[in-house]
Amino acid sequence: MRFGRIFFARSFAFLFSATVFANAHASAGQMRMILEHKDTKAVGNEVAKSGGQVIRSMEAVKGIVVNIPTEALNGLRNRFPDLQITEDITMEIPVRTMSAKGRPGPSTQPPPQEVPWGVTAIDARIAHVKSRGAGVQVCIVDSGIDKTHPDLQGNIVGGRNFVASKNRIDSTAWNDDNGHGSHVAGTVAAIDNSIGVVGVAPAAKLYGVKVLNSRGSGYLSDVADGVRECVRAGSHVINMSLGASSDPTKDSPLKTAVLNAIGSGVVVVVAAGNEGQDVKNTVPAGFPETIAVAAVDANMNFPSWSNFGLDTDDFSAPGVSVKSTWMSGGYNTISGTSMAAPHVAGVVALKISSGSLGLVSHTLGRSISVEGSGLIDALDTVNNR
Ligand SMILES: [Ca+2]
Repeated sequence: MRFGRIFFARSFAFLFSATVFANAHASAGQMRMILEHKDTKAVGNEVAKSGGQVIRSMEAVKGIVVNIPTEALNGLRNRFPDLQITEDITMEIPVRTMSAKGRPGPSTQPPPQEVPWGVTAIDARIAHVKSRGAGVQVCIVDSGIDKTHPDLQGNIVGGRNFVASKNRIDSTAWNDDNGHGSHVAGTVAAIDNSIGVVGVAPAAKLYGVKVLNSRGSGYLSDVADGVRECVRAGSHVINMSLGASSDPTKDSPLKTAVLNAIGSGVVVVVAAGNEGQDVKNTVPAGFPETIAVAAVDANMNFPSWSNFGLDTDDFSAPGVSVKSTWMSGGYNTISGTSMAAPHVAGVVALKISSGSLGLVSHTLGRSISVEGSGLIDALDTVNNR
């Protein structure tokens, strides 16, 4: 069994209460776990006998999500020696992302279109002559996407919700009730029209998988199945601007889902995290197979909160004071590696759409640990033939 730890200690209180509210049947002394086994029915029966409850079946792995009395775990291990037990830890939007600015209300009069500084800084605007991301689907695993946003709607092809409300999961309820997911989606593929902003790949398609609730937190089980859902829906690229403190070298349903996605040819781009710590203490950024993205400001400086421990297959991208779309038809300017990741996801879409040989970046003169392979460059990427 693994014990995950969420990013910020000060978030503990509300996260524990969120867990209780989301599972009305859970009582004191119970833990939310993912149990992987070839005979999930037999395991589920044993869980029920021990006073626990089966919450749902997993899709990314053969397994079930359960609430189970802590003291029943040993008996379960003895009964099923090959049982894989993973604590269903909470994953969340890196906290700094949400504290950058207050949430604006609905926008009745959309502002005239401007090109966000980050789109210009990575040479995406001039790359649009050669590629706009047409034919590529980017899956946003986040708080959902604002379904009717005038700067996004034409690029949205669908979505799915995994977040339970009153112990029920309405798969169609993937509209964004936080704002974060719509912000990420807009940086990837806000439409090139007369209003708002323009994305890195304004002709790419968006698929919105909602795994985070209105407060920006969700379960590892839902994120894992969300990744699986992106693959099922035919996405070429997955963006995950979320994370949790956990050992990335250990097996988990999330790791299985990410490795299966990559094995299917899907590119997985993730936020490095905003804790000012080594990504090797986090998932999914600490998985070597994902592309982790650090944040830079408009002067190409790295904020102290952008995580380090990157490799040469990781990158840097704009992540400070980034303007993009928001829920309820609005716009917002916020900061975080959450904002950096979708710049790279957008360039991956341009790369796939243009048939380029690979991603191109430029060093900012920092160590690989801090900048990965440096600032992603859209123009040089689409010209890489
Ligand atoms: Ca626009």
